[in-house]
Amino acid sequence: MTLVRSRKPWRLPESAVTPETTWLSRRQVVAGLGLAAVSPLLQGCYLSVEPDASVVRPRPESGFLADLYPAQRNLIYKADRALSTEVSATRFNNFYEFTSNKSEVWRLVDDFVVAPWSLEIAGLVQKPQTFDVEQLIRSLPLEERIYRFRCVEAWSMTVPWTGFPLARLLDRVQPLSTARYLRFFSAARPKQMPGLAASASLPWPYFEGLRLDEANHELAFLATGIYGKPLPAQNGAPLRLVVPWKYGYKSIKSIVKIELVASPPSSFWNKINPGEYDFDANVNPSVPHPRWSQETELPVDGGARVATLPYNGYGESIAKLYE
Ligand SMILES: Nc1nc2c(c(=O)[nH]1)N[C@H]1C(S)=C(S)[C@@H](COP(=O)(O)O)O[C@H]1N2
Ligand SMILES: [Mo]
Repeated sequence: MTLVRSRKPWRLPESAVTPETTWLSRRQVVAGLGLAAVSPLLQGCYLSVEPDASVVRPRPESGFLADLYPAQRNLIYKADRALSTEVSATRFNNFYEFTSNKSEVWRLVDDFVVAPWSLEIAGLVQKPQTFDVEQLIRSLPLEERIYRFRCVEAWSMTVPWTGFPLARLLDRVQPLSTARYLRFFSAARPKQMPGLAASASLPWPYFEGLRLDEANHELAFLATGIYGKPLPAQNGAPLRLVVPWKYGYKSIKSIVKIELVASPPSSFWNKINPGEYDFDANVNPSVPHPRWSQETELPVDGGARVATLPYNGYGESIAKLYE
């Protein structure tokens, strides 16, 4: 049985990525490797899945602006790695507003309303404004990019995101010369997001930050879709940041506000535990997390650990930002 998989002609040939495996074969691979034993982190992900392959399919996507998908793939962005399966990328998530249990997020998002959606841009810009996200997305050319994605917890995935560069949004609002940083805020809706109450001591809403020059880099991406479809809520619908050279916690989901500011902002995980989650968060295999090595990472689909690369492999275009 083959999982939902696009056969659009523009997706072929698929030389940069390995085709998705079937669910059954992946389960066998996982069992064969004894992955659960080596990785408590991923254990729940695989154990939570129904045994009957015929009933395993991704949750319905948000359906938001479905007519825009799939978008043209931008072949400049390749990943020299197997593409993660859609099931893994949409059922193993960090989204603490719903739950801290990565394998359960996708089960808890049904009440989350992603349309209509407003995005406010405020602070040090010439044209502060609140966008209707549907109008915004329709007004920009969408493209698909395959990026590697590396969580600070040492798991990783390789996925096709659809969206547009963050710089295109900044063009619209025109940052002032005094603007140096961006502050991002996620939605926080207690009635729709059960994790807010369950983790009431955390400093909601989730917030993140980037330097303005990082935000203007062509790799900094606002994703509206994944796997050639609208983003499912668990992946940050209707609009989430993707900063592929930084640890995943920088890639803030379900953004409602961006503020341009002059001084260095804080960020959610940095505020909770500054010794473990720095603001820069550039992927760096030679700097261990205080509780684990960052030298290798485990793909979400299992298999062998792979070496983690400086800047997650994007150093050629990114390193100059940090000289
Ligand atoms: N609002 C919000 N954004 C978030 C998070 C979160 O808990 N809440 N988790 C972050 C972390 S730690 C990671 S690794 C990625 C996971 O994205 P994914 O579930 O699409 O793989 O989202 C990031 N963005
Ligand atoms: Mo993460």
